[in-house]
Amino acid sequence: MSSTDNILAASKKHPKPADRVFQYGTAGFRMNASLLDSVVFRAGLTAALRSRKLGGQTIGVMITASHNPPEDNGIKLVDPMGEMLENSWEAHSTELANAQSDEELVQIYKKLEASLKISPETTARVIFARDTRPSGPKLVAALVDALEATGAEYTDYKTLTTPQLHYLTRCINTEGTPQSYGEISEKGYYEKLSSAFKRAMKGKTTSGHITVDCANGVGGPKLTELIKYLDKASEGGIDIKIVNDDVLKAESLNHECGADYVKTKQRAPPASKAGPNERCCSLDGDADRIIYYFSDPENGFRLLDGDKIATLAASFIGDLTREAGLAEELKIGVVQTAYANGASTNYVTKSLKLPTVCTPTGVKWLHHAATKFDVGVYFEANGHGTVVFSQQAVKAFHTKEPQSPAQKNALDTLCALYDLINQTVGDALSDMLLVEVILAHKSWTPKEWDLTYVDLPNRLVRVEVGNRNLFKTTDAERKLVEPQGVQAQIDGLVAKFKDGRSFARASGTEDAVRVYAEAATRSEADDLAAKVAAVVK
Ligand code: NG1
Ligand code: ZN
Repeated sequence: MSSTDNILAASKKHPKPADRVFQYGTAGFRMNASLLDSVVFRAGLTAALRSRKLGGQTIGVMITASHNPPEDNGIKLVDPMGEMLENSWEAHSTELANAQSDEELVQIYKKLEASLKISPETTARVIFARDTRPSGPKLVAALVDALEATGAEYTDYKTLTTPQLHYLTRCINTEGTPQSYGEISEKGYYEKLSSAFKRAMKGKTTSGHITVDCANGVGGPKLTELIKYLDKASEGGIDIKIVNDDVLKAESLNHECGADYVKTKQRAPPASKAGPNERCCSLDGDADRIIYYFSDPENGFRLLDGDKIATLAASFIGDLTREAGLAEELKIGVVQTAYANGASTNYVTKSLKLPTVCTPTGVKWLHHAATKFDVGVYFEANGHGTVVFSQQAVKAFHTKEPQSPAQKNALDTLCALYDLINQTVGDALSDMLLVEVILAHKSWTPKEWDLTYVDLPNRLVRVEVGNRNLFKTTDAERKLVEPQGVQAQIDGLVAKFKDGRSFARASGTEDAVRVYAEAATRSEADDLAAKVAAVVK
């Protein structure tokens, strides 16, 4: 049989639900798992096409729905350097996902081959993994059917965190080159992180232990594994206490735990029994997001979100580049979205004296903007982010001749941070070790970190609207251009509030419009959010 016959035959086993329209959004395809069989099959075809288009470079596929409830699942494609799938391919993937029949699917597949000049003779290579959701194995079977039908070579990495899959994708595609990213194995990931952590600590010590809430997701077993590679705190390492690591009880995933729960509910997960001033963090269901928090004896629950992690990292790396004598040479910047607290933006520009850039929501936009700097720090307020270094920066860290022991120290630490920080995507495990390194170097408790700046009171509300696609934005989603007249009303409301700021945009992952508001006091922020929500509705 020809490959098109194979695809046609295989597709018949994965029929598309007739009444559904699918879209590759900010988080790939994500929905109730029962609707995903055809979507995953067709995303497998997209992955193979993408690999062939890139001359047989390996494409990654991750099956996960991150912080969504256990009954959901999703699929995302990863480009060769471990980055999110290139934008134009989201449209190709969407087109394949929506073909109305098996025959039409094959037609679109052939059309894409022709229009994108893809040779069917080129070997396609794909690797994939999944999180711990019960629907994972069945969706993997659909993916494998697609890869076999199109004749792709593939490797199943079973369960991994999303960032581990990104790591492996980059390792495979850089193997044997000067940019080689690491050993191509899960073990290689743990070894790289643990050895970099040790070098970055430089004999400093972490105090007490950290409680890590693993959202009852894949981060639990993977952190348990990572711990085996880390020294104890008494030996210059770290003591980690894990909570919410039950991956056998499927319904417990992201239930009353995890980064999204902590961020939206503004409280610690009930299972966490950490004492006052103890460091705590929560991962999300696929361990690409992290949020810190602690209980302050005076002020109660205190959240240290993505903005606080970004500012901590930017301040530390900024100091190191100055100590290393590289401040003139290297451009450092912080990339945020409109959801970043205004106080954090202020802190970066006024106190750290670093530039900030605002991009639309979605990690791919932040990542792209961050690569424009030599050191690009990017985080969404919800805890998804990382720090990316330019080739020039990495070269400078490794080749600059130190003029003093202090300079050597700073350069060594920068080299270690480059290895510690996942360069492909936000990685909760890597980000946690980064925060721990910084707090140890600064001898800071979470309270001192919290005091760097005070968040403006803010409120995020979800508004159900008739058609969210009517909401069109500009200026990195901070202003509405449609529906006409709505922005003027929002501006009018904002002007009445001290330190007021508010915007509305259509969610890319849920059928709703999100309204965000900030103001000088809690009640004013709530009031502004409610008024803007009423305008939008
Ligand atoms: P949407 O639904 O487009 O607001 C949400 C998060 C994003 C990002 C994506 C992907 C907020 C306000 N939005 O996007 O930051 O994480 O999901 O998961 O938190
Ligand atoms: Zn996630």
